[in-house]
Amino acid sequence: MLRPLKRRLLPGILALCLLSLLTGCTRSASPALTPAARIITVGFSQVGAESDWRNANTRSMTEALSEENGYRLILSDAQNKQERQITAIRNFIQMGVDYIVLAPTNETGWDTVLTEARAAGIPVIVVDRMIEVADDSLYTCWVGSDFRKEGRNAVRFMEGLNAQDGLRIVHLQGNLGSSAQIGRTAALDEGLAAHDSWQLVYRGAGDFTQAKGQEIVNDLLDAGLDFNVIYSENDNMAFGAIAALKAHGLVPGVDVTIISFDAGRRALEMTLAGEISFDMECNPLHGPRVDNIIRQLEEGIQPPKLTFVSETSFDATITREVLEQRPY
Ligand code: GYE
Repeated sequence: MLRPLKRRLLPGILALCLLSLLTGCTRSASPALTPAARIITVGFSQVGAESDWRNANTRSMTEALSEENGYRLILSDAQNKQERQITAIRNFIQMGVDYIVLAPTNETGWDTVLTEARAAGIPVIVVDRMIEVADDSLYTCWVGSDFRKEGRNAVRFMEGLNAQDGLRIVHLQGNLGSSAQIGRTAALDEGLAAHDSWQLVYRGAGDFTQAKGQEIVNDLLDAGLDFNVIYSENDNMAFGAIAALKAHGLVPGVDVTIISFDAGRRALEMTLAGEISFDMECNPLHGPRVDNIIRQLEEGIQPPKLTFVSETSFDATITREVLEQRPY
């Protein structure tokens, strides 16, 4: 059955090839006539470089929105200041970028500048933390983590701790007003409300940095505060806390139980070593997700308004093998 069909097709194909050779109408014969692929310009306003998570996120974005993938990426580091992000967005509008990607420092205060972006017809994709705006049509879509759910997982782990005289908790918060802080704090508050034996002995913002985490825990130990749990809203503050505990002759994981968020490799080494007792994953690899969203928009497909990334958690059961497989 196949042979006769082939025999009938072959002369036709040969004839077509000959025709194109004679007329010079093949693609390779006239590269100048090939339509140039559209280069997509993206302005990305990033929070800063406060943590390992943030650096992994920046890397993921620059790798995915690369020249080889058809992008021109303009990266702007806000050094944790919302005013700088607002200025960056205004610059992107002036430049006439195709898309604006915003990783917002905090939830509120975006209405005016995003109204300007909408007036300029530039779609805004929000990543990582969320924004709270009066009109949801001010942004195209959002992708990131469910921070309250992350916190609830940590609280569930804390419920399994058996401390005879209850939990005396030091709470290191991230940047106040950021979704990551709001969700993780709300979950701890639920836990505190549900357990009479849990006591909050200190709460303060360590701004997601190692230096601030270390400074706070250092000061608390110098002041003689008695606590047995640190709920640290990210790994870098936990690193600082661990350094402070060690400097005071305390053993992290034995004298004080450490709960953390992000679960980057460096932190998972500490989980494997027993210094961090529970680390909740927060996935920073948003680059390919944003690339995917832009490709959909380019094809006229409206991506889901909100996309939550699924995440896992790590405790003493972690193995080196699992750790080695982690991509960040
Ligand atoms: O947990 C922290 C970073 O918004 C999820 O910000 C992000 C948080 C992350 O500085 O390490």
